[in-house]
Amino acid sequence: MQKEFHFHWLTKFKSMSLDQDNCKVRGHMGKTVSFDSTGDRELFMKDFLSPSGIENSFKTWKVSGKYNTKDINFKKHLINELIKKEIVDKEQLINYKNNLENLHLCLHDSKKNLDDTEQNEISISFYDISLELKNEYIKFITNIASLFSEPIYYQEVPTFRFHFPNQKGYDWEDRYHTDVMLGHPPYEFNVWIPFTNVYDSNSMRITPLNYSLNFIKDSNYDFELFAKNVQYKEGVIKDLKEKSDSLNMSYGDFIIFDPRCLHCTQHNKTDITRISLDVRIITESNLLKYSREYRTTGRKKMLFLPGHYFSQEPIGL
Ligand SMILES: O=C(O)CCC(=O)C(=O)O
Ligand SMILES: [Fe+2]
Repeated sequence: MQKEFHFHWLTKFKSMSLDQDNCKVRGHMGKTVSFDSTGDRELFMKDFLSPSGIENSFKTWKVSGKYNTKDINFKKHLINELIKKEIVDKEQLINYKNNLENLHLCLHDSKKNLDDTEQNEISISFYDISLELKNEYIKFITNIASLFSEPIYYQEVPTFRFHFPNQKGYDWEDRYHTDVMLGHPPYEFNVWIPFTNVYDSNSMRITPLNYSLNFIKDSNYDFELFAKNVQYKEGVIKDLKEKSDSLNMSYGDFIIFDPRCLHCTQHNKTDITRISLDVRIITESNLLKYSREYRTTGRKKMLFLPGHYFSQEPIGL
């Protein structure tokens, strides 16, 4: 009896940490979208290969824009939020001229460690934000909505990311991914907004849509295989780096990009903190295009619908 128990425990432990080729499970391996049936996979592929909504509306896979930082003062509200959450104190930040690029100098190293979702405890604490910061976010989304000719729904809980110089825990190859391989609908749009100057390794890398689609095709549209190649296949890793670029942007800039574009966080080897926000939006008409049900692949299995992952109410027009 006891022997059997040991055996099960060992196989479970092994399968959690190594794949069938004895490779350590890293990056997005083991976390990609799965399908209920071959029919479900076919419906997914129909959506995945449908024409790009962003290219249809804007004639490009990546739209760059600016917003007025006096009207939408993310910086002020981020500082207030950091103080309110007792992550830093007011005087500490004043000593560093309230420059968020120096935030790492105000924090104990333990707060900067990454977990295996590539987040640290500060990013996680920002899943819960004050009404004041949420208001700035809604003002920003209202601005974005004005670019579309129909109402949009937005990610209800936005993702704020804090990436500090040389933070511990980054023990994987750059995790190139499209959010679609993590369960997101191919009909949403990604919006990315930096609050510090971003360049080189403190920024996100992004791959143009045509190259991204080719990389995914080369993995036979098998996202588990793609996630593994990204971690273990040197040729793929090198090619991805060559075909992608680090975003070079400043506070007040934003981009909107096709959700199938491959992108990744990098190990921040610069000497400044990066803070950014990434959110997903979806137009009213794109919500009606789903051929299947889309859910987050994590524990919550949240539906990509209004009142679930997206806002209950639309914004715009
Ligand atoms: O900001 C990053 O480093 C990654 C963001 C991301 O994965 C996304 O916007 O989907
Ligand atoms: Fe992403």
